[in-house]
Amino acid sequence: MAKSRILSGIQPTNILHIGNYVGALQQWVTLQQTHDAFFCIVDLHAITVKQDPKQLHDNIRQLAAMYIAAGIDPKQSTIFVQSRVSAHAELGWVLNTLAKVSDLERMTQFKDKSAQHHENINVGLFDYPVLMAADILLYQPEIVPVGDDQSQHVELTRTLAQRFNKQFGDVFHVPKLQLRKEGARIMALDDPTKKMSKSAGSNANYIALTDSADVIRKKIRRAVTDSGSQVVFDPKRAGLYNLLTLYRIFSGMTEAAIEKKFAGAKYGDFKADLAEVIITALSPLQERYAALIKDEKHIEAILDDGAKRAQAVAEVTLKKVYDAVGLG
Ligand code: ATP
Ligand code: LTN
Repeated sequence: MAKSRILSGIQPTNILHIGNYVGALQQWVTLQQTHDAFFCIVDLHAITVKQDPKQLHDNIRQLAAMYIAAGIDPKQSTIFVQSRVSAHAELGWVLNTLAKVSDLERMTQFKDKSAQHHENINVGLFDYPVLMAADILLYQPEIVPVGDDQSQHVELTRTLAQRFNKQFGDVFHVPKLQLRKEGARIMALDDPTKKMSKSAGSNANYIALTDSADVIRKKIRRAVTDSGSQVVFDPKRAGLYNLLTLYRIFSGMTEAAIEKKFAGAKYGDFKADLAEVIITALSPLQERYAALIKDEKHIEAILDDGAKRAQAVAEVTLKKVYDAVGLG
């Protein structure tokens, strides 16, 4: 029987952080074993905020290397760059005619990004979720594994698929959102009321996947926590809870085992241990990344192959869409 499909993507902006790793990449690595997986580098989305062209070009290759370093197997899964498969922009246009301005006005990411980039609230930023819907629907995936912040966009994708199917006949499979149970929303180290974000103003917000051991120690030491003393899982103590969640995920230990281990310990002791757990967990990934990033040709070959594989699937859906609408 054919494996069911998954699709997800990350923007090639800045360097990835442990929130991206936990919320997205780790899920992908597990799911690729049981699914026909497509992982996109969404460069067309990246240009909805100002990018330096040279830097963007380098970021694309770095993100591809990071996908592989994190454990995505390019033989098993398709890794590709969005702008190299023109069907994304083409389907995006068709879906634009089904998306309501009022749908897009409700998107919290648009509201946040507009506040962050008030000097450049361009139409692409507003239209971002429609292109994301095109990314997804072209591949007819069963599930879309992402972090919690993308839930609203996946919901809009489902709405657009259903709207299209109702008007033009059954073309799209309506995909489901897939969040991990714990770690779907890792919070910022310097402000545990906000999600960890790679476009944050300060790098104290996140731990980048390429941070050195010393930087990781320093950032965890300075992470915002309350003035309590007991190291216990209490969602009301947001800063500590976030750090404990990271400990759980990176150590693989249970809540009970962690609380037992740190019974009577101070926050400082716990933080020092957490930093070592993260450093150990990231170190194989960092080694693989350092080797991969030097081999530009190898990455290019993977992306060329990925674009061909993605194109083959995407063009079948686009043709069905054009036929259904009466285009082409
Ligand atoms: P930006 O700050 O530039 O918007 P970002 O840090 O939110 O970037 P994205 O490229 O938007 O990163 O996200 C890539 C993937 O990582 C998405 O699946 C997203 O849901 C997930 N993700 C992002 N931040 C977190 C987080 N703090 N916790 C869990 N998952 C996250
Ligand atoms: N909006 C997503 C990135 C993204 C995406 C996708 C994720 C663009 N297209 C398709 C899943 C499926 C974000 O993380 N900011």
